[in-house]
This record gives sequence, structure tokens and C-alpha cells, in this order.
Amino acid sequence: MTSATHVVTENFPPVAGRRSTFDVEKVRRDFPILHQKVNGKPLVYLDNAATSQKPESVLRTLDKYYREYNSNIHRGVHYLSERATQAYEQARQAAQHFINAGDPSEVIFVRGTTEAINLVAQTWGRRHVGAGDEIIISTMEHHSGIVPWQILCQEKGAKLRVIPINDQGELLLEEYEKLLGPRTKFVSVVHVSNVLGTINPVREIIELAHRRGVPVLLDGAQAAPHVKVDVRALDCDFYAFSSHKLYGPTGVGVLYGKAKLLEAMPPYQGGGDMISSVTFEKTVYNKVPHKFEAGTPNIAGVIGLGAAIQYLNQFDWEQVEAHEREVLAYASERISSVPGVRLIGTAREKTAVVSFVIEGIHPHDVGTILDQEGIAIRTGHHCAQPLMQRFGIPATARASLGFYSTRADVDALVAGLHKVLEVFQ
Ligand code: 7TS
Repeated sequence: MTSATHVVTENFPPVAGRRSTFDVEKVRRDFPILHQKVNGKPLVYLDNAATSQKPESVLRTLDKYYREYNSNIHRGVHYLSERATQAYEQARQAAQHFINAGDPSEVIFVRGTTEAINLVAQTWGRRHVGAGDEIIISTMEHHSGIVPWQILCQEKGAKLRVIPINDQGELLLEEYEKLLGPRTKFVSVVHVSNVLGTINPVREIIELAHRRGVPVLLDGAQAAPHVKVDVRALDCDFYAFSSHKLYGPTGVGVLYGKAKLLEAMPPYQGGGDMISSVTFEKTVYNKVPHKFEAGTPNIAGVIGLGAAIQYLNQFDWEQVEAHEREVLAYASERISSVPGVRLIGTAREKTAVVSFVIEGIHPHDVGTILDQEGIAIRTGHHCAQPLMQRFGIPATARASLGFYSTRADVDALVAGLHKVLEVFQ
């Protein structure tokens, strides 16, 4: 008979200890997908804001889960279920430490940033927002940070108020301060913009809201992979991020919430695992975080996210940030020197993203020609149509960096852009 004593504690494959220096070539060797040819050219992957690539250790963790201990969690008494449950809860602790949350119960596993924001809008929002109330968002939100609040406002007769930005793509804090008023019920803003790369002054945004007793959600989809997130230092009330942008698997993400808020919120979805008892007359809900995790979750995905965080834990965050800053500065300078290029988003505080337009050439044509060169960038409105309207453009071309990106990637992109210019001459 097997018992809990047989449970293997090391479910994530071991990774080498902490790396003392940041060696980008060594990092690249951890990502098998990077070493291939696309259209006969070495792949240059610069679409990390859409999704990032996965290191070998994450791939092995997923494989190991399905080969060795695939099982449903929390309800089983058998060996496989106990082992899967343990790995799942270890991943929760890994996520807790990654964002410096005070307790693992403040980490709720969801499908991703989109679901995290919808969860807060449909639970906290439905309970606290009424007719005539106001929710503040910003001009640079991803649609995931707009539509859930619009749905809530429509249902409740509440209003969305929008923080404007300047031409560099920076939030106007003094305008934000003016928007905060007696009807403000909630603030929801991106930590880092997926189009502009702007790192917003979230500490100040939160402090100004808290002075008026207003809670704040940060959309950290683009921040978590690039800046050190410390939810306790920020004092944010909610924080959302997606695994797949953080070198982990798709279909999973994290909603952090302060315990006190989560405990007072009604459940999001009803079903298995979120209950402690059910009769036809009445259901008593499970405690957090399980109250918000109805149904069989993405077990493999959560464990894979744990492995991604464990992988990242080898690195000194300052070294990662310094490397990305250096490549970003190089990319900004080289791309803007291409004739006809205009950068969209030139904030003083920026990370990992270079959006641009080329005079007279549609961004989709830029992307298609670059693809012929094996270069992957993204073109379009990037799910931020109101931001496109603010800049008076329908779309941008966007190169976005991961921590494995190099100056050589940038050089290839710039050579590709010169090919684009030749085609359109
Ligand atoms: N918020 C921001 C700031 C994002 O960049 C994205 C995805 C989301 C929310 C939604 O995340 P999901 O994991 O729930 O889909 N951004 C992008 C992008 O820029 N290109 O593809 C997806």
C-alpha cells in the first residue's frame, strides 16, 4: 500500500543552483525551440509579449507529470493523487514567493490574466459597484482590462473613467488624481503596457487610491516576466499575471488578492472543489483559495508554472533586468535609425517592447516580409484599440524581448527592416 510518506517532494526537475553571472548564450541553450530554422533562416523570436518560449525544465516537468503521476487533485487518497496534489500546492507556494505574497491562500490559479480580471469584476465588482459609481482604468489597457469593467458598468449603471497619457505613452498622474472622487469604487491599471512597454508608476497610483479607501488591481501580464514584482511592497489589492508570458505553459495564470478581500468576496463559479458541503437547500463554500477554483483545474499547467518559476529563481533579477534594459536600449536606437520609422512609446520608464510604424508601409506587410526572414514579430492593434486611437494609428509593428533576446536578434530585425524598405522602394 502506498501512503503520503511515499510522496516524492521533488516534482519539478532539478535545475542547477543559482547562476552567479547572466550568460545569455547559456540561457538560450535552455530553450530548445529557439534553435531551429524558419523559412530557411535561423529563427529570431521577438514576439515574447504575446507568449514566451519554454525552457527544457518546464517541458520535462509537463512530460513527467503526464508520464508518472497524472491524477486529479485534492480528493484522492491514492499515491498518484497525493503526489499531484502536493506538486500543485508546491506550485502555489512557488508563485506566492515569486510575488512575495504573505500567504499561499492569496494565490488563486486561473486561466490567465483575462480570467483573473473577470473574476474580480464579477465578484468584488458585482458586490460593491452600484449605479452612478465609477471605475478608473487607463488609456493603455489591454482589452482584458477594459471589457470586464465595461460589462460590469453596463449591468450596474456605473461609469468607466480613463486616465489619459502623453505622447510618450506615460500616464498623466495629475489627471488621475482629478479623476479620483467620491464615486470612485475601483482602480484597474496595467503595470506594464503591452504596446508601449511603459512601466507605470503603480506605487503612486495605489497610494493615491488608498488615501481614498479605493482598492487597486494591477494587470501584471507584461510586468511579471520583466520586473521584480513584490505585491506587499506595492500594497496592491489584486495582481494578475499569465504563466505563458512567464516562460510557463499556456492556460494558467495567477490572481493574487489580499486575504481579507478574497475572504469577503462571493465565489466566481460554482462546482466541485469550491465547496465544503452541499445540500439542495444550501452550499457552504470552501475556504480561499479553493473557493475560487471550481472544477478540475489545469493541473499540468499549474505544475508547469511552478517549474518555470523554479527555473527563473536561479537568476539574479537585477542581472536579468540589466540585460533586458541593455538590449532594449540597443533595439530602440537601431530600430529608430531605420528610415521612415517612428517609435510608438518612448516613456522614460520602459521595458522589453518596441512598437513602431514605418511611413507608407502597413505593419502587416512589415510582419509578413520579416517572417520570410525567419523573424517573428507581432503586428496589429495588440488588443489595445483605444490606445491605437489615442495615437491616431490603426496598428503597429511590435518587437518584444524575452530574457534570452540578444543584440544579434536586434541586428537581424534591423537587416530585415531594410529588406522591407527595399521591397517598397
Ligand atoms: N493584459 C495585458 C497587459 C496583456 O498584454 C495581455 C496579453 C493580457 C492582459 C491578456 O493575457 P491572457 O494571458 O489572459 O491572454 N497580451 C497579448 C499581446 O500583447 N499579444 O498577445 C497577447
